[in-house]
Amino acid sequence: MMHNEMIQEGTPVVVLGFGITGRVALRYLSMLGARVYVSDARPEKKLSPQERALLQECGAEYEGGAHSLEFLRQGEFIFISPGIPVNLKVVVEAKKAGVNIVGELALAAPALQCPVVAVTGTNGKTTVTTLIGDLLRAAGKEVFVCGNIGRPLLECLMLEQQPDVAVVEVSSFQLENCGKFRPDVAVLLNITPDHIDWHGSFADYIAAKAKIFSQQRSTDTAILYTDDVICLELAEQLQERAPVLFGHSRDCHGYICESEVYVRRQNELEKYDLAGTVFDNPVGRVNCAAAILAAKSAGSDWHSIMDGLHSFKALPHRMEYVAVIDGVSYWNDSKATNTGAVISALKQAGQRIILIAGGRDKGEDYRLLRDSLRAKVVKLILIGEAAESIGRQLEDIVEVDYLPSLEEAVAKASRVARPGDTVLLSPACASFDMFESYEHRGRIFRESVAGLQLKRDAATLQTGREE
Ligand code: UMA
Repeated sequence: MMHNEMIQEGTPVVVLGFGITGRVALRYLSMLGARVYVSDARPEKKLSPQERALLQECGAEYEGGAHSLEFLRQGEFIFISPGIPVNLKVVVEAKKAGVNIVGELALAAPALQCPVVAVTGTNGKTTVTTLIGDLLRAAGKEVFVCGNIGRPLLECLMLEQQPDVAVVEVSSFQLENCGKFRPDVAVLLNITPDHIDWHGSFADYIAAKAKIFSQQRSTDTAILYTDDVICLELAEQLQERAPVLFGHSRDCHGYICESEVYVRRQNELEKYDLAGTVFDNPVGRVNCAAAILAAKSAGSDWHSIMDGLHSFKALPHRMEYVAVIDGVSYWNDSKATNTGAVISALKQAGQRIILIAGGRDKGEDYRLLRDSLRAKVVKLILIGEAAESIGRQLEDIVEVDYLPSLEEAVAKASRVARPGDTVLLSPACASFDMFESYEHRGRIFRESVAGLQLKRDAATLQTGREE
C-alpha cells in the first residue's frame, strides 16, 4: 500500500463518526500504522458485532454516546466524517485548541496515484459518475467508481493494484474539508439550494462546491454547465484556466441540440445521438453532455462512448418508471431531496401531475417550486415533518392534501388521478423522519403502487367472474 505523508508510525488520529467513511478510514489509518481513536454519537452497546470486531482488530479506543473535547484533542488531527458539520460545537472547540480538521478527500490526496475524475453538483452526481465510469470501461480502462455514491475513495488506496482512473462523486460535505484534493478532471453539474441546514447559508454551500476546482493546475480540466447562472459565474472566475463548458449555447464545447450532443474538436463537430438511450430527455441530455466531455478528457473515444450510452440502464429512485395502472403512470423519484431535483423531475414528467412530496426539512425555500408547480401540478399531496411548512408556502397556487403516510398518499393519488395523469413521488426533503433512507422510501412507494396493481387485478378478476 502507498505511503501517505500525513501518517507516520504511531501518529495519533481521531476518527469522528463511525459510519461507512469512518470505518474505512479506521482500517486505512491503522494499516498505515496510525494510533486511532474513534468517537461516535452511538453508545458502544449500539455498535454491531462487526464494528466491535473492527475496533478490536485495529486496537482503536472508542468514545460513544457523545463527542468530548478531551477525547478529540488526543489526535494530531481529526478525521471528520462527511455527515458531521464543521460547525458542531465540539469540532469548533477542537479547532480553536489547534487540532486540524481533515476530511476524506484531504487524507486521500497525497497518496492518490491514478488520475482522478471528480463530479459534483446539486443533482445528477450519481448518474453522471456512474455513466463516466461506464464510458471509460467501454474504452477498456480499469475504473474505480467511488465517493458519495456509497464507497469511500480511501478504499481505492487500499487496492493491491491501482486502477487506470478513479471516478469520484464528491458532495459539498466532502468538499468542505478537501484540503489539497486535486482532480485531473473536475465536473460541476449545477448548483441550486440544498443542505442549507448543514452549511449555514446558500453562499457557503456554493463556496464548498467551488472547492472542487481550487487545487487544479492549468493542465487539469474544469467542466461546467453554462445554463446554470451560478456555474456560469464560477466558469468566468476560472477563465484563465480555459474551462470546458457544456449547455444549450452553440459556443459551448459540448452543446445540446434536440436529441444530440455535439462536441467541438478543433474545427470539427463530433455528434452523439442520444435517441434510443435512457438519456433522451431534458435532464438526461445535460447529464450526458457532462459525462461525454469528462470521459473524453480521461481518454474515451467516440465508439466507446456511444456503446456506453446505449448500454446504460437508469438508476433506481431517480425518475424511475414504476407502472401504469388504469392509464395513470407512477414514477419514483425518491432521491429528489431538494427543490432543484423536483423542478428537474417536473420538467421530465407528463402534463398533469399529482405530486407526492414532504419529509424532513433541510432548510429549503419551497417557494422555488411555485413556477414549476403552477405549470403542471394538479394536486400536491404532502407527508412528513415538513408537510405544513411546504403547504403554507404553496397552497395558494395548488390544491394541497396532507396524509399521515406514504402508503395513504399513494392511495389518495390513485383516487384523484385521471387516465393520462402522472403520479410522481419527488419529495424535496430528506427521508429520515419516516424512513431509513431515500432507498427505503422509494421501495415503500413501489410496494404501494404494486398494492394498487394487485387490487386492480383482483377487481378485474371479480368482474370477469360475475360476467
Ligand atoms: N455521527 C456522529 N456525530 C454526529 C453525527 C453523526 O458521531 O454529530 C455518526 C453517526 O452515528 C454515524 C456516522 O456518524 O455512525 C455517520 O457518518 P456520516 O453521516 O458521515 O455517513 P457515512 O456513513 O460515512 O456516509 C457518508 C455519506 N453520508 C453523508 O454525507 C451524510 C454517504 O452519502 C456516502 O455514500 C458515504 O459517506 C461514502 O462516501 C450519503 C448522503 O446522504 C448517501 N450524502 C449526501 C447527499 O447525497 O445528499 C451528501
